[in-house]
Amino acid sequence: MTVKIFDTPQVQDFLKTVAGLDQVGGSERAKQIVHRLLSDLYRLIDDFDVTPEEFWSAVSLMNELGKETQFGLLSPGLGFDHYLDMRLDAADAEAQRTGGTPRTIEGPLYVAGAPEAEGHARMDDGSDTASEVMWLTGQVRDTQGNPIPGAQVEIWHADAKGGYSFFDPTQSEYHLRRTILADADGRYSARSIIPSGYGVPKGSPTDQVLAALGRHGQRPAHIHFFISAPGHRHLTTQINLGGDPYTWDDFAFATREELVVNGRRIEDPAEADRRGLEGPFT
Ligand code: MBD
Ligand code: FE
Repeated sequence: MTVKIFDTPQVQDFLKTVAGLDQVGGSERAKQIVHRLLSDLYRLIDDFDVTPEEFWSAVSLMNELGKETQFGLLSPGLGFDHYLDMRLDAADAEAQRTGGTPRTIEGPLYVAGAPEAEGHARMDDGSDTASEVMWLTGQVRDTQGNPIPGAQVEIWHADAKGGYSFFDPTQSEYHLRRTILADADGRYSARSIIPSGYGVPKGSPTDQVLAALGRHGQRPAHIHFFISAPGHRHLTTQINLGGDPYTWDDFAFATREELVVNGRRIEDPAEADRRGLEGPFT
């Protein structure tokens, strides 16, 4: 079946009616965007001779995505999150706003309301004694390099199985999620456990879409950050732990050269003591 009807006046008029362009009420922007979106999809159906079976299987897939609240997971997989960041980067470049830590995507697994701490937080609940201890230290500075005292640093990351609290029911509430207020020098530190990369649930609707594209749903080990302070722009970013096989093969396209951090293993308890870090370190 090869029928081409998209360019006919009947279809063009029909699209305008469907998008409400001949109605007085509603939102002009919504009408314009829906008209464009439907036009592109109708044209696609024509160009690819999409069958009714194909169309309804796509509807069914979207229902499955919705049922499992996975649109927010498929979105980075289809590059939308990174594309929005590329647009913010381009706007910054155009306005000559340079410097600072690069942004990258938030992802779908942030949860507001994490416990607050001043200067330092322990992020894990101590229940996972098999995972290796991780120390994070940092300093929040403005683009001139001046420390920002009291800056708010929100950190969240997966456990060693790649699971996030609230989404993985085996973890305690707010496990590996903290809000830390930086000290007078803008410094903060955290004790946690080393995360593993995340994988899209096997067989899930998001996984089905990626599989149809011949792609995987893996992310490298990473740690999310929101940084904010009054009078400064909010930063959403992540760091990647170096040496992960997926560092440059992230299904969510979030890796940036400047954000890959090579941790250093502290083997010597004396060094840990000298730096005021508590064990265990083995
Ligand atoms: C994650 O942990 C994540 O950070 C993103 C962007 C997508 C899925 C899982
Ligand atoms: Fe993540």
